[in-house]
Amino acid sequence: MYAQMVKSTGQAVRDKSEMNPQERAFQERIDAGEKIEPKDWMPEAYRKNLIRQIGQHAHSEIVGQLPEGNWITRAPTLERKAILLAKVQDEAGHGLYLYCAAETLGISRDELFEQLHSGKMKYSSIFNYPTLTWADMGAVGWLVDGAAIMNQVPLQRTSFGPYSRAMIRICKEESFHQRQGFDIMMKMANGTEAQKRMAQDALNRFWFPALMMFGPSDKDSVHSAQSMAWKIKMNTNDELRQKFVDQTVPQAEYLGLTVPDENLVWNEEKGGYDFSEPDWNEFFDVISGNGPCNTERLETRKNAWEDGAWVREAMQAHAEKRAARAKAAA
Ligand code: FAQ
Repeated sequence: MYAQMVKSTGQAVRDKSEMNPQERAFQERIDAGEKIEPKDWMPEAYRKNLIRQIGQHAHSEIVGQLPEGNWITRAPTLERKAILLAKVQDEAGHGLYLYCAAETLGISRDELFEQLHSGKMKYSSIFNYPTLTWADMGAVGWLVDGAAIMNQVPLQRTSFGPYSRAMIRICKEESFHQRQGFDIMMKMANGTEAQKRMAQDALNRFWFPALMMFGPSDKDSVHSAQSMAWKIKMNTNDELRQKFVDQTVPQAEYLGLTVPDENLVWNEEKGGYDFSEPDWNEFFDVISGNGPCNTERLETRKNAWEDGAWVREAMQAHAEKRAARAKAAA
């Protein structure tokens, strides 16, 4: 099994014979499909890698509210507004489940936020692109939530119990998000000429950034091999990207829209599409903080954190008062 991972990702994973007995027993539990719980012994690198991935995932959910939040006040009907509002609130909830899962690994929420605000911890590249028209709300739901689900469904079987359980709840809601996005695209693609153009333009701008959500190509993925051996990750980046393309191209055809890739062609032999690689220079630029909206997104998050300071202080004072009262009464 490990030899296979080395082949697909180009990275080596330590063989069991090189592990000490505690590490070997841990790996055997993972291989047997057992869940690791917060109080169980775990290698320090497993804990750190999980904090990195779950933390980034949580930050993505929270920062991911911003591009859609931008359209709540401009939704075309009351019904669309209520749906979008509910979706954005769901994303906040997903962030909270994930922060809770990360906290069980011994990092506080304040530390996680501090690492987001300082740029030490990443969030998904996709949220550094602007949402320019109402059709972008369709494209985000259809493509961004669609890509998120493709990645998250396998993560329901991830080895760390709290992460796996959070993913089960999240996936239920994500499928509603994807369908509401597709529904917006259906309306636009079957609407007036101007609406069709908006739908096509949204697909043109979001297609490659959506493909980038799965991470760099396998040969450049730093974490895949070890993360897969530990079942922190269940598939390689390229495997999931391929599945996403295979699932989404027929949906674009159904909408009567054109995927903006002239190299897109069905490959009978592999039973999937051949398609162009995203522009990896653009991807690395965006995750280094130089995307179109990185500065704006981080500023918004930092301001929200500072504006909320009085709430955290008031809750802390209230908790201290209650604890003091309980102690006096005891
Ligand atoms: N953006 O070695 P790998 C959502 C970084 S949720 C930014 O392949 P890994 C819901 C990576 O961190 C979307 N950075 O990394 C929603 C690493 O840098 P580091 C989020 C990226 O971890 C919808 C470096 O590149 N989902 O959308 C990205 O094995 C609508 C090397 O990469 C998750 O987080 C990227 N796209 O694989 C919300 C799912 N890709 O940390 C609102 C869980 C890679 O060493 C509205 N995460 N990097 O500094 C995962 O499955 C994995 O972490 C991957 C990356 C697949 C994202």
